[in-house]
Amino acid sequence: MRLDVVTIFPAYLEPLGLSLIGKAREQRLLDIHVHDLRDFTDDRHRSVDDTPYGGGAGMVMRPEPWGRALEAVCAAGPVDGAPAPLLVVPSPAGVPFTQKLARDLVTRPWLAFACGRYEGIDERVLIEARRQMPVLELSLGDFVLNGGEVAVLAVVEAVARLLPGVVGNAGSLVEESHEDGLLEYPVFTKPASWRGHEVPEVLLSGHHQRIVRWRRDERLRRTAQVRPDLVARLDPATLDDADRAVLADSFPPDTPPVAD
Ligand code: JBZ
Repeated sequence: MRLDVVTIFPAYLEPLGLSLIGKAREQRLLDIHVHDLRDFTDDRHRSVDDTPYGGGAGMVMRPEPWGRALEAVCAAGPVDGAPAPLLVVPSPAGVPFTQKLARDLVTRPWLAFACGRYEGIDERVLIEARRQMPVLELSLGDFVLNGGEVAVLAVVEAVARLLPGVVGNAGSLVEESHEDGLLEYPVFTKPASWRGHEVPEVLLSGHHQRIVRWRRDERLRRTAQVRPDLVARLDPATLDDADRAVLADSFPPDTPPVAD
C-alpha cells in the first residue's frame, strides 16, 4: 500500500517511522512518501497562505502550491492498477472517521492525504482534485485541531494495522473495541494483588466458560454506561438472554463524567 502525505510540517509525520508502522515500512508492506507543500511554491518567501476573500479571521491556504503538489503526487502512479489515489482531506467538516471507514481505506492500494493548516484550503483545490481522483473529507471528532497532521497520524495507524502482517497477532485485530460494536473488557496481569487491589477471582479460577461470560458482561456493562449510542446500534440478533439481562441492569450513570 502506498501513502502520500502533503503538509507544511513534514516533521509532524516522523512518528510514522516508529513502532509497528516503521517496521511495516522496513518490510515494504507500506510505502510512505511525505511531501513539503513549500517545495511547490514559486515565490522567494515560499508562502502558502493568504487572506480570505470576504473577510474573516485567519488565513487560507493558497490554491497554486496545492495544485502543483497534487499533480506531483498523481504523477507517481499508477500504483497497483490504481490510476490515482483516494485523496483523504482531514477537516472538521468531514464525515466521522470510524473503524468501518478504516476497513474500506485498507482495501485501497493508494491513499494521499492533504493536511490543511490555518482556516483551511481554498475550496477550489478540492473541486479541482475531484475531477482527477476520489476525495474523502473526514473528521476525527467534534473537537478542534490546528491542522490535519494529527488526524493523518490517527488514520494511518488505524488503516495500516489492518494490513496483513502489520499486527503480529491476528486475534488482536478482531478482538478490539469497535470491531463488533462493544467496548473491550478490563484486563489484568501479575501480581494478583497490588496495593490492596485484587484481580477479579474469576480470572484466576481457570474456569474458561465463566471467564468468557464475565468478560462479555463487563463489555456490555461498560458500553451501556459510557456509550449508550453504541448499545442502540447493536444487532438484537447478536444478544442472548444473559446479554439482555446485563444491559437492563446497566443504565447509564445519572451523574455526568465531567460536571457542567
Ligand atoms: C480535524 C485547518 O486544518 C484543520 C483544522 C482542524 C481540523 C482538521 C484540519 S482535521 N480538525 C478533525 O479531524 O477534527
